[in-house]
Amino acid sequence: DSAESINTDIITLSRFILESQRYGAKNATGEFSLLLNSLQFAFKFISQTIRRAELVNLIGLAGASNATGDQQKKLDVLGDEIFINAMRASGNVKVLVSEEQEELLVFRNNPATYAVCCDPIDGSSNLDAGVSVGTIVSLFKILPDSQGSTSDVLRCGREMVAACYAMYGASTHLMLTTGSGVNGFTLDTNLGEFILTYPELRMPLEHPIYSVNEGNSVYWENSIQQFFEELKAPQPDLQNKPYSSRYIGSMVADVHRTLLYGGLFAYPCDRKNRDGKLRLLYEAFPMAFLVEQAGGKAVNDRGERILDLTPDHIHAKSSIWLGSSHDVDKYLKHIAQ
Ligand code: AHM
Ligand code: MG
Repeated sequence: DSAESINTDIITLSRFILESQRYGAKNATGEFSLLLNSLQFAFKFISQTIRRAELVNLIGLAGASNATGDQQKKLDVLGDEIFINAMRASGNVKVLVSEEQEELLVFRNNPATYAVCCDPIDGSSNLDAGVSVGTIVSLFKILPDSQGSTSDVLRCGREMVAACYAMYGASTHLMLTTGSGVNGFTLDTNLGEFILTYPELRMPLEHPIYSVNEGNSVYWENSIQQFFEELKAPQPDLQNKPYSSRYIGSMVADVHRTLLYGGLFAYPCDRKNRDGKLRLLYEAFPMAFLVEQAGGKAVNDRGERILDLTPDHIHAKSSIWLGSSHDVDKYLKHIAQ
């Protein structure tokens, strides 16, 4: 009966963090647990704000414009403020890089050892159509004796200690790695808790989907054009079927699908975006870390591993190819020819 079918022993994110700490998982210090608590608060707050915004804009719920006629703040700005305030208040963050802030923020009063890099609302061009967007985050430990500076984050991707994203879709998901696999959570809005729904997620080894903004193909190098033409041809290793195309234009949503279903996601360099479009610190690095930890691969146009790269400034960009190992290998074989 229904009473019996209710799981009464669910694993919330808070419980998951406490238990990993107790069993001595890497990076699972008390400070890290507190920081994750602040992160999940920011994700819940942004999630609520996005869900309410549509009503505020469409039917003018309280707050659409205030007495002095001020415009509603744009969601990107709100998301950024929510994130910055949550990180500052956590007390565990010394350095913060946000896509929305040109300069790095240093919280001098926090006796903290973490640097956080984030894109507070990634994919925001999709917001007004109600398409999934998300928050992407990477975490570093600041350098010993650092008072907080860019050298704390201009580091090789391998030095990241954790990465996660929240996706605000039909439900809100949180995918997290601390370097020992990926665990995924779903927000139960009644409990206000993230519930472990994808324990030790492994991504499929291959799946015939490619995800790229093909409208840019006129700006691509010939070799990249040719590669995607090849994916549209019958594949000898796929019962002679071609790849399917799926592109949402919201990195979190495209990567989330790739983690769950497999396939290949790419944003190559082109003649408009010479270094690619996506940013290393808070887009390419965290997604590469998650994908690798789920058994996939992530490289740049030249086939170099994303996590081996080092940004030369906080908003540095990179080309990226990530996804199932077999599908990324196809690209690697193509450029090796
Ligand atoms: P944003 O950080 O300004 O939202 O831009 C990043 C987004 C990614 O979510 C997505 O993968 C990409 O830009 C889509 O770009 P395009 O519209 O050029 O295909
Ligand atoms: Mg972005």
